[in-house]
Amino acid sequence: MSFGVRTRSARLAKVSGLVGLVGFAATGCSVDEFLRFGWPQGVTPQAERMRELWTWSVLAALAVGLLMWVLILWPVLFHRKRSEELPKQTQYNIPLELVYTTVPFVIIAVLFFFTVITQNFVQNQKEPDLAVEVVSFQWNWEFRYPDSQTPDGEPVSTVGTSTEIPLLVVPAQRLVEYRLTSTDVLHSFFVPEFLFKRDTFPHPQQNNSDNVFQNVIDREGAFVGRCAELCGTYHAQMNFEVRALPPDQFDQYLELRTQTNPATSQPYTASEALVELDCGELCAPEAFTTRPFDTDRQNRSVTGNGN
Ligand SMILES: [Cu+2]
Repeated sequence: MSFGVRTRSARLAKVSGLVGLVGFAATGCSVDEFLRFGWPQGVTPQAERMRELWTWSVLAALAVGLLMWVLILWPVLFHRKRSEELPKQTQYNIPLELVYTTVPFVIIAVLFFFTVITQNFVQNQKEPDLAVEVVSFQWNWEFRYPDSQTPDGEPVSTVGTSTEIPLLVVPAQRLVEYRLTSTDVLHSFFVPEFLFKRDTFPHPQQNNSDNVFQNVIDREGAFVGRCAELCGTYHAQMNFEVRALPPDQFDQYLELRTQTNPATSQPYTASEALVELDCGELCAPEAFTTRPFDTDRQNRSVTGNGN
């Protein structure tokens, strides 16, 4: 009997090991990707810290899960009912009860500790290199640069429309401060590659809402942004694009936005300034990580295609 049990458990271990290996190989992902457990690749130091917390939390959860599965499956497989006799009863075992009360408490304390450390790092605020006001409204975004003025004395601003995705142009490798607000209902500023989102509220000061966060985008690129709070009919279409330019190019961009475009006699728009900079794909005048949606609902129901 004991020999049979041993070969059976050895076989079980071998099969489950193989299943795990095939499962991992079949996903075709790298170790780095695997350790992100489904999260996108972050582009800020803040995102990297949150990703580390996430990876270790999942590994800890898997370790506890594994222990639990063994503790459940072991009696199920190897201690089945053998006779009508009542087995030895082991309740009210004080040392054991102390252990399984203390261990979960320690687990929670450790998770709490690292969560607070990470949160403090992510929420930390210093004197920023650039401040941007993010104004959300039904159903689009406006990005204002409060420290730069157009020739008319208005702050430089980029507003999205239903036919144009707004571009939030920021410098890479510099500390950017995002000041979030809403003009109507709650929205949520979400850039998946920041691994961060935060709700936007009307009148944040009056509501005592912490509407400011900062980060440094550590690489140049274009990153899609979305509204992550169900805010009405066209919520799904509240997309934007973060464009992280090399710092010197960003300076030129912002400088252009404070000037009048001789071709239109109006201040440079975001697209016009990017065209003027002419730095390849990073200066594309239109968003390329997302596109405007057809807002004509009548049209959708007539043609039946859900674009
Ligand atoms: Cu929204």
